[in-house]
Amino acid sequence: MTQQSIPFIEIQDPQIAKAIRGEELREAEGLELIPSENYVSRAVLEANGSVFTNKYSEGYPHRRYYGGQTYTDIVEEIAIERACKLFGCKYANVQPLSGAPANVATYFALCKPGDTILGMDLSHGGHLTHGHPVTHLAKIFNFIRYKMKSPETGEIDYDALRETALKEKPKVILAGFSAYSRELDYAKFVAIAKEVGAITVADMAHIAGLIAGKVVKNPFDYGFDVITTTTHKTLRGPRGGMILTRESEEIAKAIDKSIFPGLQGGPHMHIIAAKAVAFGEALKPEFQEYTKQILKNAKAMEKIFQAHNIRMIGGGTDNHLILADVFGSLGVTGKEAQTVLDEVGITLNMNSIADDVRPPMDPSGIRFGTPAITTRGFKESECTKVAELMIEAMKNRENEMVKRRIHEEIRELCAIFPIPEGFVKA
Ligand code: DSN
Repeated sequence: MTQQSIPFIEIQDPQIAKAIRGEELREAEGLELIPSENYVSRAVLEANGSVFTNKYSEGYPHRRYYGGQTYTDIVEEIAIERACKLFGCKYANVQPLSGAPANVATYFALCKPGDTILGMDLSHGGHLTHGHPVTHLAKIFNFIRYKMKSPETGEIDYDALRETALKEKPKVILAGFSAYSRELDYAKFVAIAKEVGAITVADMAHIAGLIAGKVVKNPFDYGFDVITTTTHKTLRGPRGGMILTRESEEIAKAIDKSIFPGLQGGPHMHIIAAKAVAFGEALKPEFQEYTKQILKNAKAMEKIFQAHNIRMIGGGTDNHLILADVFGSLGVTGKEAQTVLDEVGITLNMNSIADDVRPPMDPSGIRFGTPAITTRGFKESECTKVAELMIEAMKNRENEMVKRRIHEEIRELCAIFPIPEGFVKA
């Protein structure tokens, strides 16, 4: 990607200009394997940096509390229409500032304080906002967590989930994750929810792009009521959130009220404009090809980790990410692995694994994924190479010469596959 044009920042604020240039270089010369990150197109970046950042627009299209909404209404309506088309649903709220507010607003729309919500345990792949005790949410709602039956297969313990649901009578059953690599059995979630009269919510933040690209299952096809998501990650849009409702007008209205005025003030219209542009990109056939390649690339990396007998939680991957037990397999802690890989130009994150014996700040695992390197144009052969280099670097973490050589190989790969500026034909 060529440098972003920032002439005014360069003159007015050299410190910030320098940091922007530094980040550009970091992104260009290193490999991004954090599975929740990606590179947006120039078109998305332009919308994100547009004059819509100036505008307040509390309310919804044609029902705002401030004047001057001719153009905000246009972008918000386009974003909503494209989101509904992408995910096959009737309603979309595109105002959530990110995934966490999307989840918070959804709980408040569907539950009263004290109500029970079943969500996936953090160490088994769930997210903080699925009710981890450190969150404010955990003081308001009664979160009960379910787990995998076996970290070796990744299968959720649906029998235990059903038993808990029958006993606890949750208002909401939440499916979704931020560190889980297998497909969920959405039909089972829906069947259990029906038995106990719960509403089904899927937090699809990580795999929204894969759903839009139709390469993994869409929870709406199995009867889920609501999907919450971020709009970046695999969806390759701006940092932001969104709540989708399959067909219930009652639920959609409650969610709208919960986002505004319940939780948020003025929506960030520049980000909504960028969401609309990204959704437009995701509706193109090229995006489906991109998402197919994300999965193929993850499988190629899985094969190498398997060949080196490195334990993967869930036994492998059905999506864009892999969670590997590097401490159990190589004797390298997650933090050590993250540090050594950083040194050779690969960014990923240390991650707790199911029932981790190590602390969260230096856990047993690493989490990595293929959305960003696939955007760069990597195919299976490059991903195979990257996986091999990762393992070599972790095994040789004390060997400066080996690390220097690996870093050089990573730089070469980055030079051959620069970050593209756009992904769709005009
Ligand atoms: N922080 C995001 C992730 O990396 O998965 C989730 O919120």
